Amino acid sequence: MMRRLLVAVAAAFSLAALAAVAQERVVNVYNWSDYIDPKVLEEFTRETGIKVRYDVFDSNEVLETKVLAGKSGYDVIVPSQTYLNRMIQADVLLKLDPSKIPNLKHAWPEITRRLATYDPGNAHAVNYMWGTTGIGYNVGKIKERLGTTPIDTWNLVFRPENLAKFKNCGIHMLDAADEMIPAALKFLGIDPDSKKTADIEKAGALLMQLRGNVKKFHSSEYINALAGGEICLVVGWSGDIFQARNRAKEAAAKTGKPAVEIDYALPKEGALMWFDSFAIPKDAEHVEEAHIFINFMMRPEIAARNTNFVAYASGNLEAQKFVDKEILNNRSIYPDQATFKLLYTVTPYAQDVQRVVTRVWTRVKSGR
Ligand code: SPD
Repeated sequence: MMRRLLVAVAAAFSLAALAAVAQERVVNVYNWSDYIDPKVLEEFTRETGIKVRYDVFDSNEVLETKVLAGKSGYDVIVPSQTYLNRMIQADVLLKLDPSKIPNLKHAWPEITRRLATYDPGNAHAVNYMWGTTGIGYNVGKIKERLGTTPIDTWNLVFRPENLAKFKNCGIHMLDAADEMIPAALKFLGIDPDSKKTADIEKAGALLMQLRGNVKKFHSSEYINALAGGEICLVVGWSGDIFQARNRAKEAAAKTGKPAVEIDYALPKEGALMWFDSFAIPKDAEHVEEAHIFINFMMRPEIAARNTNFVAYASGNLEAQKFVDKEILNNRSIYPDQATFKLLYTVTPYAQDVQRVVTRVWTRVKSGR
């Protein structure tokens, strides 16, 4: 009798456990590293009951490889504009259901318009954050080496004799061919969006002259390296450099030592403007949850909390009401009209051109 009772109780328990598993709602998110306030994710789960499995990447190539291979397991991804466009062309993204994202009404029309160049009709993506690629630097170390010379110029990076001055205090560059080649072209006075093999080779030849001074080509380690004083110069992303500045200040507050002073400069010759946007892969398993996630992130207060944490401009216009004044008034994060004029955008490389870019970039990184 007792045994039968125990069996019945055990069966009831495992049924309840199975039901709980069946009801557990999940969304698998693949986003850039250092790109969200982690408390926002906790709040999302508290409010919706949907668990977030959150992975990070620091290169569009890595994201693209996983998504094009299929069955990535991700429900929400955050490609940059040209990669977004290639994914749309490869037909691996779902068309979003706007009725499930009512907070789309808060999107920034100017950013939505620019994104439409890559996502016609804005059918597949919603802008999360956007930013620029420029020069991050340790103010003290640069002053020591340059005196008062302005640092808002690509001359500092792309003239080998200038770059060599910073070799002994540490230089990083993004491991992002589609950003470093256009920046080199801009410096050379060539269209940064050029798809001509000869131009790409010219940019490669210039980068080859610089590579010996570069400690590392990497797209995320520079935040801590800059904050910790291990490097003094980086070609990197705007918000990441401001995060390095914040980390340096936090570390100084803890140790009582003076903070390493870090700043970001947009080169006056022109800098790349890019857009990272939410999208849903066609083979996502949790499409409903993915829409709920994107809608939550588009809530103005939430979008502003992310911007306040990562120091990138939000694609959400209404969020600006809640963005810290220090960030909103920083022209390198929220550019004014004059600053906007400095920014350029690029279009995707076709496959054959991409092969040239990859070959040139591999040579720059390996030196062979
Ligand atoms: N740490 C987050 C960095 C996000 C950078 N996105 C870069 C896009 C470049 N095309």
